[in-house]
Amino acid sequence: MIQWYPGHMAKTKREIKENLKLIDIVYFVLDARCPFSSFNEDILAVVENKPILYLYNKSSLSDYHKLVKLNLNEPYLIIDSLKKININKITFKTRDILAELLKTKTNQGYSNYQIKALVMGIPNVGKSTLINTLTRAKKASTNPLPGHTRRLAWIRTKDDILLLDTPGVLWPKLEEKVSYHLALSGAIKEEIIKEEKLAYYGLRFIFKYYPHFLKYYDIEITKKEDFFEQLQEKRGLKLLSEAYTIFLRDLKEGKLGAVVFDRDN
Ligand SMILES: Nc1nc2c(ncn2[C@@H]2O[C@H](COP(=O)(O)OP(=O)(O)OP(=O)(O)O)[C@@H](O)[C@H]2O)c(=O)[nH]1
Ligand SMILES: [Mg+2]
Repeated sequence: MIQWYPGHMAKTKREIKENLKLIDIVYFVLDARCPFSSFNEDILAVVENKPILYLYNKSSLSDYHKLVKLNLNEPYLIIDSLKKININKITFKTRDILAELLKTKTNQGYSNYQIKALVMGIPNVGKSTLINTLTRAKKASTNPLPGHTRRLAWIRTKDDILLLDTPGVLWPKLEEKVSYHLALSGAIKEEIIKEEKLAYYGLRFIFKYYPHFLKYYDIEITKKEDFFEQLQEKRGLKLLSEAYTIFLRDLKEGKLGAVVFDRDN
């Protein structure tokens, strides 16, 4: 079990709760490589009974065939905010989910009711990138490091949906496997788990589920245990730790291939 709780996450939860009365729908952004690890039921308490649309983001990095076989939270869309995959389905799906509310609003005379959506999820899943893609402008600040967005911000889209960007929220206790999967996909800072441990976990995982990925390195692998030494030699690296860093970076950036870390559970 990993204990981790930056103070600003408690603040975010509190601020989300304060804004909740304005919200019509929650866009729960998840990582399509770890659809379960990037989700936690406790977080549902924060958004009470608001309708939720689950957005499995970064699908270009995810093993699609594996992903769609998993028991995903409904209703959902599989999207990629950078590659702009399925982004235009979000508005349609939102109007679908909120059909009842929109009908009521129309009957009350609000013909152009502005839907207000809260965008939430764990750090680094692409909440701000999604907002920028939806608004077709760089209105929300993004960064490859988790914990980038620090405060709530309202942002208007072209489709007349008002979005509330929020900082990433993570639960205080993480199961070991969950923490590995989140670290491998970049949601938690690697410093939290020792790089060597994470690299070996990642290597064992790849050997088991995606052994063909290792062809990328063009190394004749004799023994799994020797992979990092072989990579070090092949690349002429001074330190073995540089081989860990390279492997973890390539895996995270999808250079080795599209992957789903979470298996059936
Ligand atoms: N391949 C891929 N990368 C993405 C996608 N969405 C975001 N990213 C990348 O993931 C990193 C984090 O994106 P952000 O949009 O800043 O993530 P965030 O959820 O707002 O992160 P915090 O504000 O730190 O909670 C950036 O390097 C993005 O370019 C996606 O759909 N596909
Ligand atoms: Mg952000």
